[in-house]
Amino acid sequence: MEDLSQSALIVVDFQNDFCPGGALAVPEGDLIYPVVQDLIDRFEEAGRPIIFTRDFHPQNHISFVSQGGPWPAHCVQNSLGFEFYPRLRIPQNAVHFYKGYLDNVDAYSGFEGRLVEAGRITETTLESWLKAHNVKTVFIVGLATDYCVRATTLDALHAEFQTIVVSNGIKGVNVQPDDSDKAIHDMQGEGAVFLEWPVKNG
Ligand code: VGL
Ligand code: ZN
Repeated sequence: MEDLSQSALIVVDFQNDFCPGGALAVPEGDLIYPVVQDLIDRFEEAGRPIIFTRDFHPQNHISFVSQGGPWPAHCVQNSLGFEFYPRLRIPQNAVHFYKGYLDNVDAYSGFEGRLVEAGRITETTLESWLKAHNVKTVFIVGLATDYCVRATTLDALHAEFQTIVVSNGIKGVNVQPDDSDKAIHDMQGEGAVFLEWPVKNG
C-alpha cells in the first residue's frame, strides 16, 4: 500500500460523453472504472482529498464543430453527457472543479478549472486549493490520456507537485493511433511517474 499522506487523487473528466455511447467517446473509456473506484475508496479511507474535474461546456462552446472547433458537442451543461459515468460512487466530501464553461474559452487542464461550491463556480483554482491543503503529490486518472489527462499532468508538474499517473486508470481518444503513446512520452519527459495500480477484478 502506498503512503498517501500529503497526496490527493485527481479524477479527470470521467463523464458520460467520454465513455462508449457518449458524444466524444474514448474507446474502452469505461474500462478504467475498477481502477478509478478503487483509488477513490483508498483515498477516502486514508482521509485524503478526492478531486473531480469536469468539462462544463455551454451549448455554443468554441470547441464545438458548430462553432468552427474540432469536437462534436459534448459535456453540455446540465445534459446527461455532462454527468459522471454512472457506476462511479462520489464521496460526499469530494471536491469539484469545472472547466471550459465560458463560450469562447476551452480548457483541457483541470488546473484551468475553478472550484464549484454549493453549485456555484468560484474563483479558486486547483493549484491554489491543493497548496492551501498542503498537498505535495497528486495521483491522476481519467479521460482522455492525449488531451485532458496530458494537460492536467503537465500543469501539475509545472506547479511542482510530485505527479503520479496511474497507467491502468487512463484511456486515450487516439485521433491518430499513436497520440496516447506520444502523450505518455511527453508526460514522462516532464517528470511524471507512471504507476500501475493493483486492483482485484481490475
Ligand atoms: C477532452 C476533448 C475535448 C478531454 C475534453 O477530457 O480529454 N477532450 N474536451
Ligand atoms: Zn471539452
